[in-house]
Amino acid sequence: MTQTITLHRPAARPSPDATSKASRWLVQDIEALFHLPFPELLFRAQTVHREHFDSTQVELATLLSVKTGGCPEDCGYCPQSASYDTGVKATKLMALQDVLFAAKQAQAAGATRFCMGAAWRAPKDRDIEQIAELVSAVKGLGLETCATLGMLEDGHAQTLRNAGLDFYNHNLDTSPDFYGDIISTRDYQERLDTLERVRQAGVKVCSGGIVGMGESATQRAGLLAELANLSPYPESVPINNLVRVEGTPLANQAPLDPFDFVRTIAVARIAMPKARVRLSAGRQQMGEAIQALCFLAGANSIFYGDKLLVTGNPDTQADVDLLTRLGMTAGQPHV
Ligand code: SAM
Ligand code: DTB
Ligand code: SF4
Repeated sequence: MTQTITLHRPAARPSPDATSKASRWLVQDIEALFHLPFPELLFRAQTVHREHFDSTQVELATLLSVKTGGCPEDCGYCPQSASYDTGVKATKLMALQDVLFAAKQAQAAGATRFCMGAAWRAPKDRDIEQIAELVSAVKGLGLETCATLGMLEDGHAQTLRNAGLDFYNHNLDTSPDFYGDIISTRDYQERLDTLERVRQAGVKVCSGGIVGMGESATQRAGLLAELANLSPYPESVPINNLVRVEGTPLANQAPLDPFDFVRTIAVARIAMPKARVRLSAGRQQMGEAIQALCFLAGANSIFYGDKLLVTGNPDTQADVDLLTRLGMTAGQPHV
């Protein structure tokens, strides 16, 4: 049986360089990709991946929570929100030498990118000054730098850029119409505003989302359409599979079908061909075969290190072994 799927979008595939309204992705077109037969979807994703990248190369990005817990936001998935009893203790901002120590360890283990996360709603001016010092020290080691600190005000992104920040991570998390079910303390537009400030300051955008939160397939497509229609789309796109943490409202959420997670990676690759698509949270729960399928679907980056921010991640040795068994190498994929 042959299946014909019509995509209601302009003939030219939208790309970071083609940012006119005419090239916007429609949610229904993204959704049509999700409904392709699995082998066809993966074939298309691989084709796009190979047009732009060495498909055997995977970026290793290490995360460090430089300020943990006690967050005033109520993101329903997050173990660091003060609204939920998850057993995560709130800490102060880490000292420079401790951050540098962790960054050197990550670099020695093979990471090329170091991302510092803080459980803030929005950093204050003083916080930005301190983070700028961390960024500049980590950059000095020769690592690519990334920070995720919450909403930024005017001038913050510029200060971070001057300190050597390469990427700022701020996720859209889900589709606009599901967002209100997950977070009430910050709206979608505020997220878009922060991304715009990052872009304007000349810092590269890292933005993605979480799947497996109970969203519909259309809402999953809605997230990817929002990301792909950013103009230009993010250079880096983390796709997180919800880590269900005891105490959070989503602790008992039914897990997503793993093939739907792989499909999400594949569609992200097709809709954002030149992005680094990161197979992010949830790898520890996923198993190696599904991770391998994610690489086949176009993922070319992972979080590397025994911990994400507060939850677990595969051991570094397990990741090195997996890449070796797959004949893949760590590297900095570029277009
Ligand atoms: N506080 C900042 C913010 O929200 O932008 C930065 C840190 S926050 C933990 C970064 C991202 O981690 C969130 O936007 C979300 O996508 C992801 N995340 C948090 N908890 C998660 C979980 N339990 N499972 C999967 N992803 C999660
Ligand atoms: C992203 O998209 N995922 C990372 C990073 N950006 C900051 C965070 C994942 C957090 C998973 C749950 C935790 O350990 O807190
Ligand atoms: Fe706070 Fe970020 Fe967690 Fe939301 S995701 S509760 S903003 S640390």
